[in-house]
Amino acid sequence: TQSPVNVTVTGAAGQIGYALLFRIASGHLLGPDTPVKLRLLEIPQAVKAAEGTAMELDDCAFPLLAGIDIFDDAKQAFDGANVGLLVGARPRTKGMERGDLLEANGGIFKPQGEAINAGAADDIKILVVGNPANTNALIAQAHAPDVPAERFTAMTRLDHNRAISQLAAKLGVPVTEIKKLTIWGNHSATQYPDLFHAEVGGRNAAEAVGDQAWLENDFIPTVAKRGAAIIEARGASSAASAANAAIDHVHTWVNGTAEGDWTSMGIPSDGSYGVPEGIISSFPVTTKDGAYEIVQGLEIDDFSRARIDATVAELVEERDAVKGLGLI
Ligand code: NAX
Repeated sequence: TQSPVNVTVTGAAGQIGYALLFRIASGHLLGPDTPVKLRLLEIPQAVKAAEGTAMELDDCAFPLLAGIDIFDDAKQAFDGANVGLLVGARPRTKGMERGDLLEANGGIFKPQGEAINAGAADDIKILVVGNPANTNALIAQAHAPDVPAERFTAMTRLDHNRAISQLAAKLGVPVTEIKKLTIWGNHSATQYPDLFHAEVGGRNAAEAVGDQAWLENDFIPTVAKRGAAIIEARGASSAASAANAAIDHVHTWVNGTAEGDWTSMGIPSDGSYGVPEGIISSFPVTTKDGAYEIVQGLEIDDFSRARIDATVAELVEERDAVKGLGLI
């Protein structure tokens, strides 16, 4: 067997953390042959709750769980980290302006970026889940100049999975029939779930749907506003599905996409598809041997262009705002 992989999870005592840690420990993140050591980061007031979760993890006697350490200091939590799941963030509360939200998150993701730079392992892979995920990832990345920028990613896999599920339901096919779905842009209401390059049982998905009105007025808003619909129904935001998407994101990054398929990841743009270089935007990507590549050469029609441009414009605004605040 391999030596254990260090997985640092921030916001470990939160609701996503509670749904996430047990799946990491049971082998779903890195596979059935890879032991893991959990390094949990919380704010001091939540350390006790994290300790409670750690007690439950112990009580599962997971064969792959090689240890749990709990920290309230980012430098210690990221020391030796191979994988970092950045879940803890400052949510937007009533009456909060965007500038305040970005500033509060800068206070979290700047020191975490510095801690990653200082002590993470050379092969560190970072997934930011905490919102605003794309821009939080950008802040952390800006403060880790010694880590290759492409190791900082943001989660749009939940949006991706939601889109697959909606499309499969519409067409009455199993989710396994859906390939090459893409989420473009920001993990926000402006995101663009793209069916024009997706396939259903080998056929173009937009053609299989054959209903532009459904695509525009039903599918896109349902996927983009699913988070709000979950809050409305459950009285709490998505947790198990978000944790599942985080598992999927890292698992795919490490283990590769299937032949003839791709996934969606928020990654630093290299300028592909006219997305300004450096912003962290979701793209169609293939993964292999722990690295990812943007799928090139897709034809973007006017409908898709306008939607990609709108979500990318929001990311540019967020980047300019955090720049203005001196956070990057
Ligand atoms: P919770 O409020 O349940 O948990 C957040 C936890 O983070 C708390 O325990 C808090 O003490 C901790 N925390 C705060 N600041 C911290 C810091 N500086 N270091 C370490 N821990 C810190 O939120 P939860 O429902 O778990 O959601 C976590 C984040 O995921 C939120 O920002 C949420 O908006 C975001 N989401 C992102 C999604 C995505 O698709 N990218 C979907 C689900 C979710 O909404």
